[in-house]
Amino acid sequence: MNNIALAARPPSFDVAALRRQFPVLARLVRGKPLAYLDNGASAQRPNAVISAVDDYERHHHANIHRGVHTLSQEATALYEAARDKVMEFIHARSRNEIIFVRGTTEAINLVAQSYARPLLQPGDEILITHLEHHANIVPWQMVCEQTGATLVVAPIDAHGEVHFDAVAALMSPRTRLFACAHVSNALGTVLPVRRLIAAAKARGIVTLIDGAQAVSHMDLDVQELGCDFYAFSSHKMYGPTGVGVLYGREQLLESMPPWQGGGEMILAVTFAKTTYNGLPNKFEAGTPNISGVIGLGAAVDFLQALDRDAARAHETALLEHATAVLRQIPGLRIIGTAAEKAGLVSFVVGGVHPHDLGTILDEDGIAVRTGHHCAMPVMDFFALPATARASFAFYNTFEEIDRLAAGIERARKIFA
Ligand code: 7TS
Repeated sequence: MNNIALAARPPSFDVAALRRQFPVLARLVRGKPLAYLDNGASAQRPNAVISAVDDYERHHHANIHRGVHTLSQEATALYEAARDKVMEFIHARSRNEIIFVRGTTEAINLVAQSYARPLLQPGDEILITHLEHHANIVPWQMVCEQTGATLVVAPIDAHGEVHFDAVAALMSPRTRLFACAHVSNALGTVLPVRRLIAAAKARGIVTLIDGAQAVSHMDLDVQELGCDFYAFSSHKMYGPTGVGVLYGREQLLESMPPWQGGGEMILAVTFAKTTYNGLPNKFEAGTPNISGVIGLGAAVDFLQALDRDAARAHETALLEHATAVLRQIPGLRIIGTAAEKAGLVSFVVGGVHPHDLGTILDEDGIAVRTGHHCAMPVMDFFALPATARASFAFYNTFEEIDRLAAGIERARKIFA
């Protein structure tokens, strides 16, 4: 560890103790200790989450909201308790504002189809930015195709930064919705969402924030942010896969038609007419991912019990250390050099294809993601086919980053 890391390291944060709560971090990969630096794709689960899911599966499983029997009532109570936990976690006003979905992707599709589609007229505009994940591009393209609306894309600069003025200049009288990432998954850029939301609000534009890469790194207060919708995935915040959250302002959710029809979301059905259930059930058709939601509730408890300021300081120190160490590697170029970044560093190494780099790092037990990161327009902007990306969690160590740097050096020598 070098002096940069020593200076920045918060003394109170016991990474070793924390790591012991994540069983997978103890395993070997190809005979080497796992260095898991792919948290942006999916974070690992602590014992608390694994146990909550296990306990549910062993003792409480039944379908929810439909049984008078004990197991169904227990399962319902656990599922609905998770909704309350999420509500508190993101500081929503009401539990009716928490819709459980499959993940960020489904949350955005829900808003595109249930909020935007009935509203959009030919010539209306949806505004996004150039650094979005495909999940925050394609659903809007689809709804534009369905309605004749136009997708408008705000630019990024050579640092991968989104400038407030450039986005605000594109907010027009025809803009019906503005959607952007809170944190870019390809570049790590933190977007000026608070100001952007305020600007949109002042113009009567509805806002959706894709928080997939933000929830694990920052405290979230949706009321303070002032956004209309906020989407995130459980598996990127130490919970199970296959579940996520759409937060929506209650008044807006109330005004929206259901997205999918089926069980759970109805009050009464006849062949002549169906009346819909109230929030939040209106948007949760069918049997949901019950164990996943309960696991997400446990992940929220886990995060709430953590010293999150210390965790954040540690993550910031990891990012600074990684940036400093990687910069010293000849031929390595960091992609995404915004002034404010969170959680990850994307890079390319001259003479080594990112895919080969990822394969060589895997031989050292180091997991990074390589590819276009489901953000092909970002790759096009930088005229790259792919990058390698190391993304951090509070359980990562400075030593793991030093191993990453050594692995990259090894790859350079192999391909020299
Ligand atoms: N938005 C952002 C900013 C993301 O990073 C991701 C997933 C999604 C949306 C979609 O989330 P999902 O849970 O519905 O799949 N990002 C990544 C990634 O960076 N590597 O793998 C998945």
